[in-house]
Amino acid sequence: MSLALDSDSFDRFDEFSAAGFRVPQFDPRVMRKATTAAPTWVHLGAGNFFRSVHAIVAQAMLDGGHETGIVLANLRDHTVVENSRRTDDLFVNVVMNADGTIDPALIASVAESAQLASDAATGWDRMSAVFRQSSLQLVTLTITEKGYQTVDASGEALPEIADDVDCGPARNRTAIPALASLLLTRFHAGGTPIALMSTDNFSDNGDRLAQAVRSIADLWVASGQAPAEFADYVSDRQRVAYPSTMVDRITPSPSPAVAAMLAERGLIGADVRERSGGGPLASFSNTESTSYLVVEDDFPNGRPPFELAGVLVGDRELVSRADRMKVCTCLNPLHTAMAVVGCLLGFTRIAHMMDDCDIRALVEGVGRHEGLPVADTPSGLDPAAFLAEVIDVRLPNPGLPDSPQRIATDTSQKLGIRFGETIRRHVDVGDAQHLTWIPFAIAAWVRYLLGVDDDLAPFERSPDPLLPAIDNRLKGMRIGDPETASSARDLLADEAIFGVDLVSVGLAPTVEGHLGAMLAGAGAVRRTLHRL
Ligand code: CS2
Repeated sequence: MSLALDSDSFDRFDEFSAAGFRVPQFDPRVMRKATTAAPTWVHLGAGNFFRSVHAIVAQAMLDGGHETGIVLANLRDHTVVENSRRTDDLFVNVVMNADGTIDPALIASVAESAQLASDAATGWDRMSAVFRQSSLQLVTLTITEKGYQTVDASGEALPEIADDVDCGPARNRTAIPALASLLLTRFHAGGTPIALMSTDNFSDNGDRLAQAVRSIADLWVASGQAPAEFADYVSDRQRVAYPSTMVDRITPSPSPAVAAMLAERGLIGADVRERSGGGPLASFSNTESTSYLVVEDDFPNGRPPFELAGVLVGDRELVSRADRMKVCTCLNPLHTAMAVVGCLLGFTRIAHMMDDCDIRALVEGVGRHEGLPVADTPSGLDPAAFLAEVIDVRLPNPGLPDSPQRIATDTSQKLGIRFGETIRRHVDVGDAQHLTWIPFAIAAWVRYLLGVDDDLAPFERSPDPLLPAIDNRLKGMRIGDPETASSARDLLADEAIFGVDLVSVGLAPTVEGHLGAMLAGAGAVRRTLHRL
């Protein structure tokens, strides 16, 4: 037997349940009707993380008696919404437990989905109607770190969003102008308050979102494309709030191997198809069991009953501390160090890397020796226990199909967040000179940028918006010539990338030392790491 996902699935929950699925404890038809009549929650960015965090939170609230689900919107990639519709917005989430067992669940918390790309008038019109409704309390976003950059240092719109800004509030193609445009629709419809909540992975993400939305509003006001009062609306926290969040759940791209295993066991059917080019499977997501969502309680139009889903709701201090603990010290810096080293050493699985003594030492070094001593302690969470779970349970999870290549995506956008704050804290207490592992990880990233692995075979670097610009700056660097490590000096001084100027805080020589050693020739990355 295999279980197809379609609108008939609503009548076959007992079949899914008999096959081992956790099934919704609510009637999706009733939920959809209630959501269409009075939508409360829109999510922008229909990726894997959404399917493993937001959709699960919504499902838990619905199971607990809440009445409305999520209106899902996606921008660029139209196949995501097409695929979601193909399974009537139902999907399967599989938790891969560290002990090798799995927990599949049928997720039905998406009430409807809309495609917002410029050619999709229907989706845009529907979403405009949703934004006009005063019932709407919350918009969450997963648009990745780089999605928040709208203007350069001088306030000029970045090239990739300049077109959107120029064409004014319309069916925009990039996330922040699209959100600002929908917000303008709401403003014109009476401007009922709303919370816009970033759930991307960096500290003070609410402030960054506020800044990004306001920058677009200012540009439109300045060019006469929006009334001056619109800028007041998006700047008044009583009317448009930007709560900060901490989000945590390791969610690899859906693995064809996991899909095949589930199909073999009859747990999913032929409807789970792979997008051409090996991309995400919209009706299926795989994730770990650990999950945190910590939310700043700042919702001027009310909020969903997050507590029903185990979400921690607290003040700004709680969120900031939890986020810095995770993003700057206890999880993401370990990930980024593993990602670049893993690509250089030919790994394709994070779990396998944890069996390698040298890499384990690197993870311990970045986390236990250099992160933990300066980690924040959020009330109710213990950084040492959090880190121990990361190192001993989450990273070695053999069922989680996570890869260094996934995590190496956009590293230039992550380094400042993941290492900068920690380095600054060590500078403040006067012991930055003793840092070893973090400078090694930074040097490994620069070595990674050469696109040649430790056996001197070329590899494809993961996507990153800064690659062309950085390649230009590193032209003088060569494998076989350790002296050329000094050509990275200008890059290392770039505070926009590292969050600190590594030259002026005195860490450039350490980074260049590691880098020079790794440039010696074949096997030099492994030797340098082993000697640390
Ligand atoms: C990863 C994160 O892609 C990355 O850079 O480090 O996606 C990580 O899996 C999550 O932050 C875990 O919560």
